[in-house]
Amino acid sequence: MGFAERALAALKGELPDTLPYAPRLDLWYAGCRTSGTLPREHEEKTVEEICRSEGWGIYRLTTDCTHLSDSAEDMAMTCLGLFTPPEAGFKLSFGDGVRLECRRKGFEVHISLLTEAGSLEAVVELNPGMLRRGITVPWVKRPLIQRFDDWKLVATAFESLTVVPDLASYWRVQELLGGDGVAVSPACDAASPMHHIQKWFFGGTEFFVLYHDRRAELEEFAASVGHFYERLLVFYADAPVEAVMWGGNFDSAITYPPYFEAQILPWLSRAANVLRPRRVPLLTHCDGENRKLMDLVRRSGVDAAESVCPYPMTSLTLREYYVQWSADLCIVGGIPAEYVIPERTSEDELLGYMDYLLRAVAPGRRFIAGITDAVPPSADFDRLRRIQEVIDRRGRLPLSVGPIPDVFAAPETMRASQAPRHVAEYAALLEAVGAGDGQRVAGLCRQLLVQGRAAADILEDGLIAAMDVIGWRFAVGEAFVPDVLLAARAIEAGVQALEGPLDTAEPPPRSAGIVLLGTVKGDLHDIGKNLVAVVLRAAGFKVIDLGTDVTAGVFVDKATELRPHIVGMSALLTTTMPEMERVVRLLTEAGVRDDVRVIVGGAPVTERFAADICADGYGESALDAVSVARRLVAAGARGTRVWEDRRASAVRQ
Ligand code: B12
Repeated sequence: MGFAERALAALKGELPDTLPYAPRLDLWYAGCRTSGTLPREHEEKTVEEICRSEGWGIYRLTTDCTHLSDSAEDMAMTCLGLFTPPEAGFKLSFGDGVRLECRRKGFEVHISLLTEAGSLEAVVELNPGMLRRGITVPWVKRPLIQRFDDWKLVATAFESLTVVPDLASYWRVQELLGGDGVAVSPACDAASPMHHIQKWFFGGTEFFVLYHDRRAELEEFAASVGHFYERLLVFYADAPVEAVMWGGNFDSAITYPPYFEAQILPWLSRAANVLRPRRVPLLTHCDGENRKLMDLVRRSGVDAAESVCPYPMTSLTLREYYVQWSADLCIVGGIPAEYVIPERTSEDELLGYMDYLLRAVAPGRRFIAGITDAVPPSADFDRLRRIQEVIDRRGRLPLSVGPIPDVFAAPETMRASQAPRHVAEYAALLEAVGAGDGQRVAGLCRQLLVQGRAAADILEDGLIAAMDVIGWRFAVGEAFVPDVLLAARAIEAGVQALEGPLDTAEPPPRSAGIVLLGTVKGDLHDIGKNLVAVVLRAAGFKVIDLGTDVTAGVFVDKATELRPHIVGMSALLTTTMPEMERVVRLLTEAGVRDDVRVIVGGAPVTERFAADICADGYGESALDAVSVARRLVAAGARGTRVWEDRRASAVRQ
């Protein structure tokens, strides 16, 4: 059997002869080619040729946009969240009255969306620095929607979009892959119209607040985006493609269960229903924390969850995935990227993981092994070969079910931990904060003041303690991103109601301090960082948020200028984690390291990594960020120039 035959068997629930293995080299290739670090023997080869000469399957399952960087027109479409790589098998075209105009400025593409009702501007970029770090999806530097009402023009563009079959380009890719890869047609980057709006048109966190406050308008917008999704379904009803990829980037926190069920599941099911009669497998990109989504993904009827990224990157072990999904859908991925990065793990650890993997997925039906989400540019190429060697030796199917070592089980500590204590007399306040009802929170705060409660007590034991409870619920998966954001907004309303009395309250609340926070250079993930900021603020910290893509120089300059108690860094990519070490080193060189405490977090960051780079603290969740920050401040984190100034001026008054 060749790889394609094996992979298709796995996708359709049949048992291939051997475990299929395709490491997904596109990001690695883009990074190494841009930095000139391809292995010598592969320097002149394409990614397909490299896979072929190593005997690996060719993984072309997700939107690799490297081919776009040559064409400003194709890049321009990404400001609408639209991608049509050659293997899509279709092109997109606007109807009369809608046009995109674009011009290149260096690595940026400046875009104008022109409609009869008006125009909007956007800027996207894909530069060599991004490619070196393995980033292949262009960065929308300036989104089309600047004011909320701009959605109406974007909606017009989606209503006019048509899907034009272009099967010749699909067949060319299919021919290029031969029997060594499955030509999966990527239909859409998001899984549904609302998910499309969430991913592409509003900030990662802003969307959730809008989804709460302006649902009716967003539903109207989604109906227009839906025209495009309907046309995709019509195309796939008879498109002669081998398999289809439909959206992704699911994560229990951001595509949280009720949202997934209302907005995503119905569209996945519709796509599955269109393809099932022709036995064309439907894949979706399940690359995040899936603990709370397992049943929903299974119920959606998709044939495969792709880019499955188990513990230690997320909380579910590969065995848990296999037990819960393999009766109904194929798992693609399963080897966390850190096992191919020498700075993160030893070769023995990789071999230990492979031993575990072969037991965890026994008997081996519905599983395609690969590095998730992709092989990073910093990978040790030989490790990819070690994986193939193990599969060659032990990967014949069916695999025998043997004892499964529990060393890869995710720690249960968080789930087993107790909810933070909350003072009973503030129960109503806790409930109102939990419901995100700012008006009620403010009203209750005023009432408590009238009853003679000290403002500082209401803040600490009522509002901040309520946020601790919501933060805990979030950490254990009982609350989701919007709950945290709305609770924080409600707390802000409460703080405003207390503001007068608090101004005179001295000393400032016990646990507060100043935190300088940002996502490190090269990294644009900001949802987790924003949540950390929100929860820290709600816990009484002053947070100076530097945003995303923050250079080490900016962290150090700001730390020198503002002398915060804590510098907090977030990274979601293994390739951007080394920036954290750089910041720690530069803080030392600048002579401020002793005055600030450094805390780090983000999905790939671990306690061990934090210790290795000499950070002072690590937090797995926003809740941890608060407890670690409190601990460090209590232990005497210094460097409080701004805070001291404020206290001094308060005392002077
Ligand atoms: C959503 C998402 C995206 C969105 C980001 C939207 C946004 N505005 O942030 C989009 C689609 C744009 C995206 C793009 C990319 N992504 Co992405 N993405 C994700 C995904 C699915 C979820 C991340 C998320 O928001 N989680 C929810 C939040 C709440 O959790 P969190 O960020 O972990 O934060 C919590 C904790 O970690 C902690 N925390 C976070 N920061 C801090 C800081 C401190 C100080 C502390 C104490 C705690 C702390 O507290 C937070 C709240 O509890 C992850 C999957 C995953 N497992 O994480 C992949 C993931 C991070 N992406 C990945 C990749 C590869 C990419 C791309 C490179 C893809 C590409 N081909 O270009 C690009 C890179 C873009 C860039 N330049 O940065 C990979 C990274 C792999 C790796 N090991 O490096 C992941 C892990 C997917 C995977 N399974 O492998 N992505």
